[in-house]
Amino acid sequence: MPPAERILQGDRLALARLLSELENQTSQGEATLGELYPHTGKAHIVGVTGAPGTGKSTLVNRLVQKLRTAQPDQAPTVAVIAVDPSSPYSGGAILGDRIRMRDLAGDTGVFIRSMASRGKLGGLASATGAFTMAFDAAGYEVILIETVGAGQAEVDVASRAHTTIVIDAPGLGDDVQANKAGILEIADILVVNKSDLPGAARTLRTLEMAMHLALPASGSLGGWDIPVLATAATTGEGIDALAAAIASHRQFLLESGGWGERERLRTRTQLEQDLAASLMASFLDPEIEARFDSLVQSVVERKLTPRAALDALLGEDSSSRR
Ligand SMILES: Nc1nc2c(ncn2[C@@H]2O[C@H](COP(=O)(O)OP(=O)(O)OP(=O)(O)O)[C@@H](O)[C@H]2O)c(=O)[nH]1
Ligand SMILES: [Mg+2]
Repeated sequence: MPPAERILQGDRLALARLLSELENQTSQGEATLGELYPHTGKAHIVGVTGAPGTGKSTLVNRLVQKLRTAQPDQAPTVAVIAVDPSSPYSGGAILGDRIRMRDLAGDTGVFIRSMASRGKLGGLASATGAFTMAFDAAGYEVILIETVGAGQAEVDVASRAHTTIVIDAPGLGDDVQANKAGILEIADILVVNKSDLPGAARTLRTLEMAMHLALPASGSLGGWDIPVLATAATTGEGIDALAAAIASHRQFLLESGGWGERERLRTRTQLEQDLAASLMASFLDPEIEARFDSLVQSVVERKLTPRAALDALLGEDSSSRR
């Protein structure tokens, strides 16, 4: 049976193989993804981002547990994509957690995949998009994508998700606190994690204030009031409210037409990044790369302007195609 068919039938091994193919950007992987594409478009894609160490992985683990155990009969299947993670995923079970629950590591409704390969230029961004499509086609109903940083990250999660959750935590310092406006542009849900730590109330107030400053008139973005939630991922505090907010946002998007808008944005971002990556890939040819290096040197030495170097590169590229 061809891999695409096996994946559509829920074969986890075939899916795992495809993910590796996609990570390595093989043509076999691309071909399978092409066959799967018509089966995508159903999943709720949720981005989870925030500064390093704010508790994103711990929170995602909790969320997966919550989604899978709340109403077992109607629990959504969940895939997790951890982009360039520095902390490991446990497969849903948190170390030292004494709450009795199903062992998510053996739960076939959960698929967790980390991705750390930076092999090729644009590799992470492109693989994240490809993984999302693969999970979507395979029938995973919620896809959680964890990335570090907000906005400036290589994988700009906000333009890849339907719902973006920005995680903050107390004690990150004033420079981070001062950068709230940027966060507000991408957040659909704001979370102050580590609410068990001192300073959490202050962080919560800062965020709420920044939000009122950014959105003085209506206090909402196109009808959606960005919730500011307090959680403690290590104890599970606030996870119910977070899961509810995610479900509400999905409902809001479906009812307001925002879902289609985000689908267009997601597709456009993917195409733009693939285009940039594929143009760059033409320069990864060792011969052209050597020329690239010598042009960089010439620009550094002021023998060429950056524009002239660009023209030289583009000229080289078009002549090599003849
Ligand atoms: N006190 C407290 N500690 C927490 C909480 N959530 C996470 N932590 C701890 O914070 C540390 C970082 O948690 P992670 O979940 O790895 O954070 P992360 O944001 O995924 O980190 P990176 O992936 O490295 O950016 C760990 O030691 C967690 O146990 C919380 O709610 N309260
Ligand atoms: Mg992490």
